[in-house]
Amino acid sequence: MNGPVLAIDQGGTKLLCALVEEGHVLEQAAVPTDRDAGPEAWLDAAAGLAAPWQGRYDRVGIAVTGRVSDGLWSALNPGTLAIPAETPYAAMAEARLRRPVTLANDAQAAAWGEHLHGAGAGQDMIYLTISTGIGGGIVTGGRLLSGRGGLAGHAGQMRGLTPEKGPLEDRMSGRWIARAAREAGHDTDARGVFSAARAGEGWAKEIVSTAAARAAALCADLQMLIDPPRIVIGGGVGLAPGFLDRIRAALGSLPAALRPELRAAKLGGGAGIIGIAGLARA
Ligand code: ADP
Ligand code: BMX
Repeated sequence: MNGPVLAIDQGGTKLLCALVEEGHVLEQAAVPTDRDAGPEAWLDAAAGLAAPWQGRYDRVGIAVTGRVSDGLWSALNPGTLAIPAETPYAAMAEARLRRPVTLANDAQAAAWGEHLHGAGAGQDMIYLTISTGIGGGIVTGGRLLSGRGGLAGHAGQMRGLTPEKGPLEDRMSGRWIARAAREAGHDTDARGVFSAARAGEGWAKEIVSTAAARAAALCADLQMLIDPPRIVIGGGVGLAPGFLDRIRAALGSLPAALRPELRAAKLGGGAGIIGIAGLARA
């Protein structure tokens, strides 16, 4: 059967559920992630959103923030979402939804979605989500990399030459932007910081510029690593108005041969659900 897949994208900020068929979203619904609730509650929330679609799908794809290996889900950065180590989420979801489940990391799934149906245009690529955290996925030789234990693409967990400062995502993600705003005396989220920056607030413009400069440095390093035809940028922050152009501007001084070709995720926030649906059908 090549009918619809129930596709679920569990991120650190939002849960998105959809019926996806052949790269098209037929139905979708989303709720904010209840960050302290835990895997059972997150699965209940997904089942609740999917309840109206009973009988319309024969398999399930679940894209999650965190490391996935052999059906087990763990947090790499509990600050992004606190998942208990080696949560048997694939088995839990199969028991709850009574369908075969494919479980994968959210950014790896989004990379596959953009490769198949988005800005990746069927070519090799790196996908970088700038969202609650910073995630990534790598398609090379036409295959999605997952690695020895599901770590492939986890750019936000790299530490560069300053490991004592923690993972890169703690210095440039949506959560970092909100923390920087609080430290500047403004209690708001990344969306609020971008809004303040558009309104000309200096403190906000500084935070956005710093995040863009750090994202550009990460993209330049990723280019050096595997020299992909393009780096596709997604995520709530990555797709925020003007942010991609800020990253491009920060890369402008690089020689053309070293400068990443950046594209916005054509599937937008739907890259993860479309990608996991493709993986569930693979
Ligand atoms: P998730 O991390 O759950 O996958 P998103 O990709 O939407 O969800 O990323 C959430 C992060 O993006 C949050 O920090 C949120 O404040 C930020 N964000 C979402 N939309 C915007 C926007 N339009 N402008 C700036 N930041 C945004
Ligand atoms: C973190 C890590 C990645 C994830 C990335 C983006 C956790 C819980 N998640 O680096 O697996 O892909 O965040 O996650 O360790 P998102 O919620 O921002 O999409």
